[in-house]
Amino acid sequence: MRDEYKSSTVYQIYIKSFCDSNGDGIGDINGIRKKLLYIYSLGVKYIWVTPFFCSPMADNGYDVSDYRNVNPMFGTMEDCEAMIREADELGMGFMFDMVFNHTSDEHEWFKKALAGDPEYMDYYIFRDNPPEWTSVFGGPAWKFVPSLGKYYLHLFDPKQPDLNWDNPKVREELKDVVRFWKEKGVKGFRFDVLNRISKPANLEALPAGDGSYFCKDGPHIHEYIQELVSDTGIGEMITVGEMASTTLEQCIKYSNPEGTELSMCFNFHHLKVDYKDGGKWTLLPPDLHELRRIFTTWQEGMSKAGSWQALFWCNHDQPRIVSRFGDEGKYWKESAKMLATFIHLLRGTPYIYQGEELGMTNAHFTDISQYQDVESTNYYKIMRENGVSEADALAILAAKSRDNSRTPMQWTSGNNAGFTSGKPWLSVNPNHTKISVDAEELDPDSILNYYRELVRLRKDCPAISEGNVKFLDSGNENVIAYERTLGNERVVVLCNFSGNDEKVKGIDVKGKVLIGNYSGSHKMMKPYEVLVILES
Ligand code: TEU
Ligand code: CA
Repeated sequence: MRDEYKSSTVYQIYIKSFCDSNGDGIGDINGIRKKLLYIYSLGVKYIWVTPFFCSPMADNGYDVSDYRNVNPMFGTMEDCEAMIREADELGMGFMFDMVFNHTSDEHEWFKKALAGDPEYMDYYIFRDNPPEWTSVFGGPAWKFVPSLGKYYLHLFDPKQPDLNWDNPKVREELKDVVRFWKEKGVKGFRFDVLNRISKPANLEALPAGDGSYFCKDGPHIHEYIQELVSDTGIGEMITVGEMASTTLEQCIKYSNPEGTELSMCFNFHHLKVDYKDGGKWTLLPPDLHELRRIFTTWQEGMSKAGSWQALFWCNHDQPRIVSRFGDEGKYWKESAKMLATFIHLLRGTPYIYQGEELGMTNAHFTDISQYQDVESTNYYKIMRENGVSEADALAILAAKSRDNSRTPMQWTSGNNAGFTSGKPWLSVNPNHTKISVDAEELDPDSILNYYRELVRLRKDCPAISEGNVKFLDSGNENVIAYERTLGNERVVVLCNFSGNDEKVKGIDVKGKVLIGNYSGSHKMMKPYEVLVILES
């Protein structure tokens, strides 16, 4: 049903770290099947699972060597079909992750290209004299192939060559992949780095700089997305594009209400408010003024245009939010609930990233050998080469590394958090003795049970799923407040982002408390307090 996603919540699984069914230390498809009832118990409608297709795993599956087959490390096609069917029986649908900006360098197409086959060279972006661009994971974005005397573009790792979407054959191949999974019964799609697929004309004439920046929202981007959507018939399904560093105007088009492109987009501006001078590898407390400004602009702007947003704090690329904008120590539970409420009651479709619903924290690794992520290990080297001390570089990784969100899901307080009977591929967080599904199931006041309430509220309360959104002036930089309105209903959400008592001025509201984390008053808010009031 079109638009069903407006009252739904999505759960994101990072398969490698979710649940291991066979003791090899790696999460897998049968592990997901074992936990479908748990996911169902959250009340979510859709499950986005990160790529499990054939891959040499240079970037944990975001380097696909065969889009139509399951990586044996994660299971078989039969397992995958059973997983889709079993979710369907529970009324849930899978969203598969389409990595279409690039393939693996071990994909058959790229192997043929490297062998000099002109047909396949035109599947990728080869140039004689490319500009000096840097890649997202550090180092140059162009790699020289001596046998061809040319460079190829890789916005990410050298093992992730960028595809040439200007070639109609490439677009046809990728549409076929979408049709293949659609026929298997998948209910939606997530498209990786989608706003980078249309590359600028005259690449060679462009200046040096960040390659990814030059490729955002390229000249044919809307045309290619519209073609992909209409030719595969996915316009009625739930679709989300990953659109980093884009503008509000572009996102309004990407998720336009006519439905010619996608249902919604991920954008990341709100997750850069702790980047010093825009750089990820820095340490800075979150700028709450900026956070409020970004949400106001995007929420109100998208609402006015009738476009739709994906709402999230966490994913497999981001540090854990309770460690980042909350307080994982003294106010662990309070801040996790406040942050959850802030995101879930906004206008859009909320995404829960595995373990977020437990208040899972950053990994707190102290040695470089504990990290596995290619971006983290590359940037550690780059920081050290640039004179950053070992201690400082490790402190930055401890705050920013993608591995913070990739430690195994904490199912139990027991051995390896119940994730595997073997040796986990990435260390389990020692705090699983306190933070786990088992422990939180027993506690009615747990973060887990609170997330269930939030998912239910979106389904039950039309002002939350469909209402208008407006940010309110709380007279206090640390308290961000907004209202959702529909007909006679008004839902007011007040969030204290600080660890202190905070006074609120100028917000008048009377009604019943829908949800909150203290039994407080909205005039004086406790540390990390959230209060949601329904007026009708
Ligand atoms: O991420 C793309 C992206 O632009 C960022 O989220 C980026 O990975 C991050 O900022 C690095 O700090 C997607 C996937 O989500 C990510 O896991 C992949 O590594 C990447 O694409 C390449 O496929
Ligand atoms: Ca396994």
